[in-house]
Amino acid sequence: MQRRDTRISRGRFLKAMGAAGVAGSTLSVLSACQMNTSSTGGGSSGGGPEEKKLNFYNWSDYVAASTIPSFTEKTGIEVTQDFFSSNEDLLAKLQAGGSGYDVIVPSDYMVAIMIKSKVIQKLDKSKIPNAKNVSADYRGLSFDPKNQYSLPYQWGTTGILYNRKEIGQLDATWDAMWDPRFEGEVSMLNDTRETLGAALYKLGYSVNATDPEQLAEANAELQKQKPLLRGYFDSTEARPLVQNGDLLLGHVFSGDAFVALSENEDLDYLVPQPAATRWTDTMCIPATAPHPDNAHKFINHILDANVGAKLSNYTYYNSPNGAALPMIDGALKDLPGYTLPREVFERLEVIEDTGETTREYERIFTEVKSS
Ligand code: SPD
Repeated sequence: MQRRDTRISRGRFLKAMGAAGVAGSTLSVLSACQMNTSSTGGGSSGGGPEEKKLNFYNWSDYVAASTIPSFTEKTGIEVTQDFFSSNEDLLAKLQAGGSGYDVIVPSDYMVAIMIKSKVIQKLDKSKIPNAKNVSADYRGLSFDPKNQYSLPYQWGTTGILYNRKEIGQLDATWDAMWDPRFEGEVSMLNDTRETLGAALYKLGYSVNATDPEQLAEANAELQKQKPLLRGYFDSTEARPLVQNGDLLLGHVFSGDAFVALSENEDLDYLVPQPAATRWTDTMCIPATAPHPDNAHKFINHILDANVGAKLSNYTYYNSPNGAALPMIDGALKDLPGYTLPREVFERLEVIEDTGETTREYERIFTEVKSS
């Protein structure tokens, strides 16, 4: 598949920026084949220099066309990329042992769980000089206060992508996802913490609730909502359905929303009140990684300023790389909801490890999906 590193169409770009903005833009048009494959290679280094291979386990549609080819060009290391669709699936893969992956991309709360479960290894920061590029807001986060195990990849929000032309401008709440007028035209994320989180937010509770009564209420909200849903979809599945008018509303991650918005001006993206999720995806090295040295080189590559800018200019997620920020396309920064005012940033919640209660979250989501 041939894709450009930057996806904002010229027409949309002009609209978002105005003529003066375009003149000063950093819009880049690079072509490269996306080197995604679906097979996992193993290959231990056997004590000597590592073989020139790296196995990358990532969310889908989450590298720019140039990200992997430029790494291979720089280092001679060939990358195999596989995909997962939730943090829980990623954990299960690692816990099954011997995954063969060298770099993985868990989100915030899952890093804490993986540290506890000893499935990831400490990073050798002397091998990652570009770690200096990470913005202050993305260093030392609560799930890994000294960044001993993780460095940030991308960050974003979770909200509602909807067809404003069809249903009008929505209030900034979660209510539309429970509105019987939209029966059969709505999807929620196939994601335990995010979807229970939406129910908890709607009830005015925290996404990290551990009170059994609050979780029971969230369960009831999801049971009430289920008959209205087309299904529980991954964000990358929901995006084209909302984009082409097949769904009216989708619970999605922000990058998918911004891709859809840049293609269809009838759509809008809402980060509801009283709260919604702000998340950080990170790069970690599994304890059993066959190529840890190559993994450090890859993490260092992602944190390069130019590589980081091209990554976000493709994924439409936000960059935790301070050195990359001046190279983020102006049109992207201007899309509604991309650049968060400080008070919105502070109001959003971050999903945390809820310890023993994690099982209850999983039990409820399984029960809702199978009811
Ligand atoms: N297509 C890439 C999506 C990455 C989303 N990760 C977000 C996890 C939030 N809990």
